Amino acid sequence: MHMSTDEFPTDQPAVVTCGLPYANGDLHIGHLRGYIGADAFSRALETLGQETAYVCGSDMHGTPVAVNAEQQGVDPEDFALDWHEQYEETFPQFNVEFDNYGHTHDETNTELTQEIVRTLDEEGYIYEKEIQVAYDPDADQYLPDRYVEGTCPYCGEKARGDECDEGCQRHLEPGEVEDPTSTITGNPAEYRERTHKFFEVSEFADFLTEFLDGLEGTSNARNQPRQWIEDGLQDWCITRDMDWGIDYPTAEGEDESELVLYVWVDAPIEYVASTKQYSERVGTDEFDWEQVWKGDGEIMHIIGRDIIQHHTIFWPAMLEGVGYNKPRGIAATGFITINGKGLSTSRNRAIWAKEYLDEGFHPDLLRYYLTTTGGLQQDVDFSWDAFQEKVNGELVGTVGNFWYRSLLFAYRNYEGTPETDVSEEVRERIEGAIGDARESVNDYDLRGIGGAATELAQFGNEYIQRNEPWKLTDDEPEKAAQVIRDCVQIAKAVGVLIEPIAPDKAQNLWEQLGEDGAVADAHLEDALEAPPRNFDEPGELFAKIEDDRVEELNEKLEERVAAAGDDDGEDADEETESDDTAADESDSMADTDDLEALADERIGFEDFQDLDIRVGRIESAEGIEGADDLARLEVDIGFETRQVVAGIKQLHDLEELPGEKCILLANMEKAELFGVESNGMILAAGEEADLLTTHGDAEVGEKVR
Ligand code: B3M
Ligand code: ZN
Repeated sequence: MHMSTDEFPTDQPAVVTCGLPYANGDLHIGHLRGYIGADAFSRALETLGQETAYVCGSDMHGTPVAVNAEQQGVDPEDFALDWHEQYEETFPQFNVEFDNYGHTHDETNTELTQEIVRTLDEEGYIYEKEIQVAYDPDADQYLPDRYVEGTCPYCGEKARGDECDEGCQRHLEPGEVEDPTSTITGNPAEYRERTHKFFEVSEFADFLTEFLDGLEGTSNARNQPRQWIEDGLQDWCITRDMDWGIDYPTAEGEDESELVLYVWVDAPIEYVASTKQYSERVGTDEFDWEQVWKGDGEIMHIIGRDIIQHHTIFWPAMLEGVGYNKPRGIAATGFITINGKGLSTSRNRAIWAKEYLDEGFHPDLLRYYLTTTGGLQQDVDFSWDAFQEKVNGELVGTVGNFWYRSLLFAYRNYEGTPETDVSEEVRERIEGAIGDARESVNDYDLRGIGGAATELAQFGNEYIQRNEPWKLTDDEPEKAAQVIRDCVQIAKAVGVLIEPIAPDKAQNLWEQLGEDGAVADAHLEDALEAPPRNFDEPGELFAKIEDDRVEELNEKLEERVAAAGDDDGEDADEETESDDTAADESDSMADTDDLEALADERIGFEDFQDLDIRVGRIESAEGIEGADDLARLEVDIGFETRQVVAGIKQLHDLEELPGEKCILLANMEKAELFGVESNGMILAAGEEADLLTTHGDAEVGEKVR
């Protein structure tokens, strides 16, 4: 088995994919997170000089599309094509630029899917079996996948026919869901015997174990599947009793099959089909899909964490079964919350792609927010406040500010780049940033990529501040020119480094510097190449988001969620939620199994009043000798300073605490721990003793009520 361990860039072409969106509804921030992340990752690979194609397509088949089309009384093909066209238009508006964006119902994918299934059959990996299939006698139809609901046999949560979407996230085989009811009529489903095709996944256990050993990407994608293999792999039913889908291939002269392929067979094959279309368009000299998929190229899948099983078990087994190349890396994204609560399309608690653009925000701002907050794996909470803070602080305050002040100074005093070489100090600093970026790409670490750019801009601001070139121009003109020469180089380097994340803004800077061509074609080393001698007066590339804008956006969101809440209920629950690459609401709720049960007994307000809880400010914090976990804190509570003992020694960097606000139960009985008196109790939550605090203007000494 080929398992590349060479660092990027390698001498093989690479394909980056992102989970295909089901063509069944509006795109929102949960989707965007994946497509933007994968786009940034693929651009970042290119800055390393890695030949890369970023491909994707719409997922047209399966019950996620059929059920929604049926609800609207339209033909699934028309319905899906309609959404497909909308997605094709939307992605570029977020600077998500696929080298090819196809769909699973097109000829390329249909033919390739049938060919692959035929090969699996010829290789002896497919067999027929009689199984019990859910059936709705009133609707007179079989009930595959989302046409049926019931209870997950593994974890007991409510589940769909083919996935435990609200519980353990397992894929479920036909017939597995318990107490099945029809989603068409709500009737209990009957079971009928049918003959279906099975793919012998169980044959691939050893292969998959070895495959996972060599797999790169995020830890969730590499580790979770091991458990499934240990638990024993089941063969996989790959056909469905439906009309909408790709027909199960039959031999020439044979009757057409009554069965279509399960959507999860033809969907990942679109990764290959889409690459093939790209090759056909640009020519195989330029990009050879077979070199990637049948040779030794690099394949990287970016997916939602709810579809890890499909990508780490079923898909590599299929690829192995037909002798194709296997993925080198799989990165599974975490979940998205909005203002700390689960994203919910049915409750309209989401940021919609169209809405974001209609508000007039530049796509690169969201790209920056999502990639530097969540990277590829981490969870992301979105709030307009946090968005504003990040944009104003990092993009306006650090990057934009540095770009503008250095270019403006250079333009006014030198009409461009001063004619001298970059200083040693700055050259080394830029080389360091290039190294950080390269390492981050190899670690699938998007946050590191953004960080390399922002930290360099931060350095630039410090550098200019430290050297005060404005004081040097008259008396020490050479020194002034040197400082500005350095700053122009740093500005250009920040542009090259930030391009994967903010491609438009980087291009604007590129043009301001008088550079030709596209910054997207630049490699990291170009960050050290001198910019053109002359350039025009620069403009500011980022604008501050004002507080009243944020207030207005918060209000809109609140109103919308409240409005959707009014008719919350049946209708709200019907909407399909986890058909996105990001996880949905169910994902975002804490797993309450791990939480302490809620108290049954109620207390009166007076009982609460008995607790004298105060806002405090930590003045000092030090470990208590001999006690592993305990720290001695001095906390100012307005009237006096209290000495408090808290079990936070291992969980916090004590040096960081002085100055932090905290919440203190002031009338807690005194206690003595390790010979130190504790006069109050600091409030904290969670395993890491997350200290409670206030976020506004509550003053030290004020009572919590
Ligand atoms: N269409 C969407 C999802 O389940 C599904 C992805 C297919 S990727 C091959 O997230
Ligand atoms: Zn389950």
